[in-house]
Amino acid sequence: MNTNRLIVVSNRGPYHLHLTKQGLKREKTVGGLVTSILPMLETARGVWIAWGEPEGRFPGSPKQPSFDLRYLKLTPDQIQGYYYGLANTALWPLCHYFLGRVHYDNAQWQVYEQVNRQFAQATLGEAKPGDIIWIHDYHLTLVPRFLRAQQPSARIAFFWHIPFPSPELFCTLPWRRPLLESLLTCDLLGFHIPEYAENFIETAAEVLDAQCKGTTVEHHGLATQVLARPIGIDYDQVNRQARSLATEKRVRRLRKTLNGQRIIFGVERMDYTKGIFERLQAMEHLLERNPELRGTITLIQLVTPSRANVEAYRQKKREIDEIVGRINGRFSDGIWMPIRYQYRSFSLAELAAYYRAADIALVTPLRDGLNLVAKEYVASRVQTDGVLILSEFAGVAHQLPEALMVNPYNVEDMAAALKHALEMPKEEQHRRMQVMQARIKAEDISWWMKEFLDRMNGVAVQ
Ligand code: ADQ
Repeated sequence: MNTNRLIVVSNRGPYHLHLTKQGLKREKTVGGLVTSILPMLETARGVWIAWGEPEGRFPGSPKQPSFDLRYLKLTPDQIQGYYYGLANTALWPLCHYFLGRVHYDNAQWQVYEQVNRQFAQATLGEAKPGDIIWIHDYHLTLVPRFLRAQQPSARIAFFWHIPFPSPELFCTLPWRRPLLESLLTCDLLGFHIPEYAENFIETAAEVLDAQCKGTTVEHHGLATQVLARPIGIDYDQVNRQARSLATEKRVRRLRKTLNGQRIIFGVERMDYTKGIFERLQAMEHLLERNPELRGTITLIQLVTPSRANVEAYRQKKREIDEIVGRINGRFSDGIWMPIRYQYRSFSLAELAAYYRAADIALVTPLRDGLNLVAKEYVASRVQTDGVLILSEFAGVAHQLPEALMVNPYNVEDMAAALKHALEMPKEEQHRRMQVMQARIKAEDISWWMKEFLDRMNGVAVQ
């Protein structure tokens, strides 16, 4: 597909590396970006640059030695200012419409700038003429400008994985100008859905007076093409995993443990944007209003630890622990328990079994750039049944209108959707699921990579 080398630049790499006596051990990191891009890079030539330890250059995969990892070391102060600070207490809540949680701090911005410069330097050290440099996400918004200043002919793409908020919101950012200016030094700038691309274009016009011609934005003599394409998953791989004998065995064991109860399933990183607390409230509301459902349904909620150094995340975890305890305490009858909650990381094999076993998936973030869990659930439905309940504020809602749409801020609405899902006839489940499967399969990760890389291959090398 692509003859040039690909230099991927992102905050975290695809693996946690451990140097052991037996050699290098790789442990896959959890998150949307890695799930999507790693399978593709495993078959490409290039380098993945990220923050990680140990510092240095390592073979990216035992299977594919032409792809390397280059890990940069950051000091504890840099990690605090750049990652936990500016990225996760300013940009993350801002872009997810949580203005009340935003904290702007100029000292953190300085550290963010310094770290972005460090990433740019490392990238310049790796990139050869003709290589495509593909930077990912809100942690690294200033890298394009630093690269462009030193290598005017570099081919630079950037993908923004989270929502891009409306101009009124984005304009509260004290550093809106340098951030937008940097993004407009890219050749190609990607977002998941048209709404985010439109918000970006409007903001750039308002703040920088950038000129928009169709899907191209011009500023200071440079033209940036803006493209909205939702990231895909490796559909065939997810589907294969769900069909496997090992998954089937796990599903049987799980069903036996749950004694025939209908399974409602949720999985995400611990994050206040994911709506886990509100979903639990909906479950409580459902059981309160429909006593006949007690003993017949179980919500399995898996949560992966994430950003635990940020107080807002620790606070959210405490709230979730508490409400799970309250609901289970209130409705359990000694044998049946309405919520099975686990706080740890899970293997793909374990996830596949839950996706395949779940009669209903609850994907109800308060705001989400896209959401891959919804896609993984759809791809895992080997019998084409099951109901996806989806937040209208997840980017993926744009791609999956056949799901049952809910407003995650409305607990009654979510409880009603659960009831609706529990009563949905099988034919209707199949009808909806088949359409969703066809779309997620067609717009998979290879499609998404091709959409971007074909355009980047068309960017002239000077
Ligand atoms: P995330 O916020 O990390 O991604 P998401 O898109 O749902 O969210 O991806 C999470 C991934 O992690 C999924 O592949 C899921 O299977 C996996 N995962 C979640 N919990 C897990 C667990 N307990 N154990 C193992 N794996 C687990 C960001 C944006 C999203 C956007 C993606 C991709 O916030 O909106 O969809 O990037 O662009």
